[in-house]
Amino acid sequence: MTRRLTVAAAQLGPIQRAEGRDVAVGRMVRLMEQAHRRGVEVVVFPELALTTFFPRWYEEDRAAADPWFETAMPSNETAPLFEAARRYGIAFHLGYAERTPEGRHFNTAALFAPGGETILKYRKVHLPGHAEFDPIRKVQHLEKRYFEVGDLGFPVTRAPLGAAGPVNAGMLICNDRRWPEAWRVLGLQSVELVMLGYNTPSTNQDARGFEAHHLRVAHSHLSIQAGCYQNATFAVATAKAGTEDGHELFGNSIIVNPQGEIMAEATSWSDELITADLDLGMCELGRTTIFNFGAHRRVEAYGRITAQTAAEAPPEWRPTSG
Ligand code: CDT
Repeated sequence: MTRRLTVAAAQLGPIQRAEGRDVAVGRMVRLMEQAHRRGVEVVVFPELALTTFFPRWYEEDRAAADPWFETAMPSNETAPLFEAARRYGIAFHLGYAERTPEGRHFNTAALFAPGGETILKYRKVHLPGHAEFDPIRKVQHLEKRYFEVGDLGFPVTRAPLGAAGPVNAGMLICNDRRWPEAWRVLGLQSVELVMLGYNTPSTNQDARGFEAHHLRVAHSHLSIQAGCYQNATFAVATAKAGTEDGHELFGNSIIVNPQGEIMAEATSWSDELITADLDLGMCELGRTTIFNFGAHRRVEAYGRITAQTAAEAPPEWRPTSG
């Protein structure tokens, strides 16, 4: 029997620093309404979807950043989103800054069932940027200051999504998409749908003339398309886009199939819903042939992947006989 799932990437345009969560939530509810009209079963919202991308703002006292974090989900402010999900019978993925009851801080994403139950939670592992104010940079990227490294690994669950029955669902958050190890850990759990949100500045401050401007989007797509192909999975990758208080983030949200092909792409850098009808059976081809892990992986040759973090120089070359 064909297993079909209709998904959407609900791209958000910019959220200004002065705007409250109610503004973002109102826009998300409107995207949910559109999703309902298009028969969508799962909506994927971006990373840190409720506020501006606050890690660009330095706070000497880290606790001064706490107002950007959620201590409850749902909360009074996010309740309209949960009500819309229930009204329309749509599951949704939401990225948000999480402060736990113990006072720990994570860059988190959760997948919620239409009834509001948490199906899966993930905390970002690859935190880019820096922990201290960097006077060289025009714009700060302080994820290492405000978040701890995620402590949940890369979980995949058999998620009750839509009419397709259980779907093997996993998540990545923004910078994670550039790391093949993260995709492979999901692939090793037979993931069929990767949900990921991102906030990516459209200018690379470290480019030093070596990375042309247009490659910013190309590298994002390259990473997601390769991750899907090499792990025989679909992905929904959703941006927060546009200019937040003078700082530009690119859009170009995409839905990708297990062949690594882009099925749908956002054309604006503002609020926009893109959708695709997934045939989950497409994951079988890669999984049973070229990327049949059980038949072809050679773990005995991969030791460095987990034994070593930074790159090392190879040994000196010496002539050998034979
Ligand atoms: N949010 C996030 O992870 N953004 C990074 C850009 C980091 S630039 C210091 C990304 O990889 O898209």
